[in-house]
Amino acid sequence: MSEEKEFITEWANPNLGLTARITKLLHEEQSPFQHIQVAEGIQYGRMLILDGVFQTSVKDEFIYHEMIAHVPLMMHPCPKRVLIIGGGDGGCAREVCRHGCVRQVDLCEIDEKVMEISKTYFPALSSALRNPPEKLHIHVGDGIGYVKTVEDFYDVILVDCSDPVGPGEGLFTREFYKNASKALRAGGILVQQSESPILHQRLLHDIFQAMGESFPIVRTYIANIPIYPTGMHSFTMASKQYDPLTVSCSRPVPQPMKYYNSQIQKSAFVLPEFVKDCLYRGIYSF
Ligand code: SPD
Repeated sequence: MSEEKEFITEWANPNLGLTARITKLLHEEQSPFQHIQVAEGIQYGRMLILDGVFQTSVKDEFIYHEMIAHVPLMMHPCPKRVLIIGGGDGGCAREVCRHGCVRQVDLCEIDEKVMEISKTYFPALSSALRNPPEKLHIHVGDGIGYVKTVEDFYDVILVDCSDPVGPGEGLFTREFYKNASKALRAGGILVQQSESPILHQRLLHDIFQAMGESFPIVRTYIANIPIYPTGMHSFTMASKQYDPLTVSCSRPVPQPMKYYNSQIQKSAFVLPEFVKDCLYRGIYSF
């Protein structure tokens, strides 16, 4: 570990990187699954980095976690059981647990070290892991294998994973989406982070198409997340019954929020033409 390191760069590809000036590399280790770093950044505050990829920062984490959790949860009239796959930093669980109607939250994270490190270095992000409410059950294990064993049980499944290389790879497959559909009850909704609509166009198109083989409704929505190279991030939703373009959310939104609101619930699904070209026609502009 080098304490003198001044900058840290995520290389999105050989031609593009996002660089943050840091004051200190606070932690660095190789877990059985991935290389984990925690750095104190100046622009976005403390950052979690997995295999060289920025995952979240204390200043912008609310955007990602509010958007992955509340968009699907608010669409469902009464989500009772929620499964989070990945999400070892605890941010997604923290947001899901704010919904009073949710009775059971199962968090299935493969890398115990991510949870430990989040509890040590990211107290606000990991608040649900440090003081788990009774409804939150934390499992260390492989979410892909777990989903295979479940039938007709969850109302919402959230895939809060890292990039589709390394431990997250199997979460981007047709087989996984088929098993997730089986694990969901009628009316069930799956949401997966689906990377940048600028840098990962082929991946986004493939996710969209593959989900469509197991679910009747598939929609992509976007949010601006500054710590990811390009800043534009996508989430893709696969739904058995509720369509975000037509559904009306009747439950009150948990308060306070910093990004999500009922207008964002609708506007996040309004897509630029180049993103529609990518999703529906496999035409890539970048
Ligand atoms: N390309 C980076 C995508 C990171 C997605 N995971 C974020 C984890 C936050 N809980």
